Amino acid sequence: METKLQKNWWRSAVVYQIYPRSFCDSNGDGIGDIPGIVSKLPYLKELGVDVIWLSPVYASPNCDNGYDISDYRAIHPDFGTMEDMDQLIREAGRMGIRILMDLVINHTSDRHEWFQKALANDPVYRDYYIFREGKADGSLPNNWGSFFAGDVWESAGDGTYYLHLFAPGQPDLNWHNPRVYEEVCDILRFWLDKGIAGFRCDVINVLYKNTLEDGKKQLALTGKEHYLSTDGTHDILQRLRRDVFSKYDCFTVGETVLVDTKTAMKLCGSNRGELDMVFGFEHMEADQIGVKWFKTPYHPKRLIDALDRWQREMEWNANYLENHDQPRSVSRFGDVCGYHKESAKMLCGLNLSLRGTPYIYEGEEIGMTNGDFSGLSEIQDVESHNVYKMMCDLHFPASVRDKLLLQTTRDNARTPMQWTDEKYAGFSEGEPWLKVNANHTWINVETQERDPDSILAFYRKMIAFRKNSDALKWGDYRKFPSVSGVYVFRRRTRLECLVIYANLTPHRKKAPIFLGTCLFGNYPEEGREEGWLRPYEFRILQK
Ligand code: TEU
Ligand code: CA
Repeated sequence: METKLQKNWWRSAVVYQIYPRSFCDSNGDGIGDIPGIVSKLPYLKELGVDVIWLSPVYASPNCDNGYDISDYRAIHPDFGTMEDMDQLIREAGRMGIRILMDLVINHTSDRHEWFQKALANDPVYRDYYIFREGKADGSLPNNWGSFFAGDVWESAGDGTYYLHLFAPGQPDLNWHNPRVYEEVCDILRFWLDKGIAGFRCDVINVLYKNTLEDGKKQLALTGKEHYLSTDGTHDILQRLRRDVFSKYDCFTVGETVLVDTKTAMKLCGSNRGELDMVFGFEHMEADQIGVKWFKTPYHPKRLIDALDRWQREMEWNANYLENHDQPRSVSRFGDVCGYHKESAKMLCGLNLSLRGTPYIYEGEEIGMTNGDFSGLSEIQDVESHNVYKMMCDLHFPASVRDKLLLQTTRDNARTPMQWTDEKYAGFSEGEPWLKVNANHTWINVETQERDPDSILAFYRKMIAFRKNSDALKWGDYRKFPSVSGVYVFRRRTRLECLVIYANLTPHRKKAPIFLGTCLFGNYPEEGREEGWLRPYEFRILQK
């Protein structure tokens, strides 16, 4: 009933993701920074989180907002200095909060010293990356497609090309080269020696490319069969754990793209000695087909089925509904117009009652919504610009292009954190790097702190509830049959048995039998209709 896994501290931790550019700006330049984060530590402490996952703060030319690193041991001046970073680790630590760093090692920036030397034909560094000649007929070295649309080859200026699965400013490292492995181990130790909690490992299951042969032609990501979760990657992950991670009190969470539970278990099963947990994406596909740029109407059943499958088939999950790459969950799976509060609270309850380590993304705790952009000119995201260009090349009508763009742009999640109802939402004194959502006048931290019934208040209570519940932290999981759109499951240890009800729809729903005492929920008990759930109702019952 109870987990047979080791009860490591990071399993019962609640993680809060910060996108540093958008969290809090301390010096009025419109860009969030580390001193800004330090100033908000008391807020995070009160929320009840144990770990902060920091999206990249390293030196970077920002072609992909820091996911293109030019120096792994330096802080981008926009964010502050290494002293600021050390201070953040120290002050957070004093409050019992640890820092999880983002680890981007599939690629570096094209401005990284290694790549600059490689371009200059230094034989040592040339082999840190993947350079190839074009084919005899003058075409590119292979037919692979990029994660950001388009091909994966950029000219190196000397008649050769280099491989980039993401933007051209993100050349892929050559993981066949043992020197690359050694370099990365040194970087890991540099950070772990500072006392950080571990790493969130960016696109970690694409490191090792088996071959550079042409791939099977596909709508997107042609070539992926040659690099997704290969044996070479498993081997690297096992070595990293053995040589480095096992020597520290730390954990790793992999961002693993395009994996099902079977592959995910190979990447993080407790018998594997690889990662500690992974972010799956199958539940993020509840409103899309194949590629994330093509949206379909959202069906709660698809979300429930994917969550349930991962709950049943994984030993341990990294649970999340939002991050810096995804549209806002309340805009996607909730109802911003009719049931903003109710649906945001239900999503909170759901995310924090599932079995696994929960991750909350900045702003999710106040129900921040998708950005209110008018079009491409207000969007910064490199992926959106590439995809827009692809849609133009494919002659998509302008109205369709704009609709898809606004629904899927990653900037939806990257708008400045809404602290107050002031001009720049209390995020900055100066004009922010990305447009503040106009709804900050009513969706903001300050307003919600005054309201005991707010989404923020609910998050604080739900996190505290979870902390006090062994069933939620360690109990087993079982789904019960229910009507469509209603997710009912049990979390149980030998001493505690909870049944969770989540109505994922805007409709009243006939609920399966209610037995037991309601301990927690997002509606008052008064006026309850026996046997019915209200729109987006969430309840925890004790059996
Ligand atoms: O994202 C990996 C990535 O490819 C995502 O865009 C993924 O395709 C999508 O979320 C699945 O639907 C990581 C980082 O999170 C992202 O911000 C970076 O741009 C990317 O790697 C490259 O480093
Ligand atoms: Ca700043």
